[in-house]
Amino acid sequence: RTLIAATAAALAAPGLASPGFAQGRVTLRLGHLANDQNVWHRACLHLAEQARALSNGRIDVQVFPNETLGREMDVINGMQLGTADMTITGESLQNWAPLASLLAVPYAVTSIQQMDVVAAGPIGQQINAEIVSRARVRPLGYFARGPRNLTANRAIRTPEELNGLRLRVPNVPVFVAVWQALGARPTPMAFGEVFTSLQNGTIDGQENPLALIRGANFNEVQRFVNRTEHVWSWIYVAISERRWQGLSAADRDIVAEAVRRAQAFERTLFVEDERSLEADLKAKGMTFVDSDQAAFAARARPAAIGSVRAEARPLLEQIMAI
Ligand code: 2Q2
Repeated sequence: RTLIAATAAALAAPGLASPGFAQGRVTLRLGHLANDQNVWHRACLHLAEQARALSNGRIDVQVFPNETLGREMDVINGMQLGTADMTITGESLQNWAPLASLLAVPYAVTSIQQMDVVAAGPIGQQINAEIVSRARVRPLGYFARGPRNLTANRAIRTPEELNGLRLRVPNVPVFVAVWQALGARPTPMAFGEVFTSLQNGTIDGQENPLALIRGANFNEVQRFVNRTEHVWSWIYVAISERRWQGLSAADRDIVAEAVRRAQAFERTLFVEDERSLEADLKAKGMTFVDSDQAAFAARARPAAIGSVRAEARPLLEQIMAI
């Protein structure tokens, strides 16, 4: 390392070739699934601005919305292999790190205050540590998410009314287990394929926070928002662990600080956005249904607890006690 550092310093002498390396330019490609109006995207642009300012233009975070850098699972794989650098991700990480399943447990967290207690406190630290060691992805901060709601072309008030609904879920094993137990037919699928699949009738419904429902125009192919509010969770802003380890200590500090600022920025936008989402979706023709959340919780919780790996249960109990 010392030798490499010495070589880099020599190359940095003015007049030498290879300016990209010599000036220590860092390009970080950040891909995510939300559209360019989404508050996560706007917060990522803020992150890029902050990183640029703090590094005098040396650190260039390039943000790719709408899965243009790849689907969520592909970007995570890319980060492990070194072909992508950053993303916004959460419970999908349970495919590598079992503790990430704790972001997907229905009716465990039920408010943004509880979300912060879990995500920013000792429980969150344990989840983060496992994500770093097993998924080789490093959470640097997190954004808020609204509760997940079930959309369909019919009102669904109780689990009985699911009645075999063909439901798209993300690639999250807990979601598959829970919706099966509730009486739906869940199919894992990437976010970017959902609109077309709803349109051509391959699936009947999907579940997501209102911001993603609006951003992906699901109102054009779904008439009802069934207010199940089944999962309240945060979502990580994460960097490839191998990329992180390759950054200088000074650059790590800059990137970490830019993420901290983006996290605060996102919270302000998120709170504002949440106020208008329901009215926006109603204006676009969606009908909101007050689903029986107690009935959903009664069936969903035991299924989720059953599907969470044994090693994650002690933390799950702590979350449920908050
Ligand atoms: O429906 C989606 O694809 C998103 O809301 C996902 O739930 C979310 O991206 C998780 O997969 C996070 O890992």
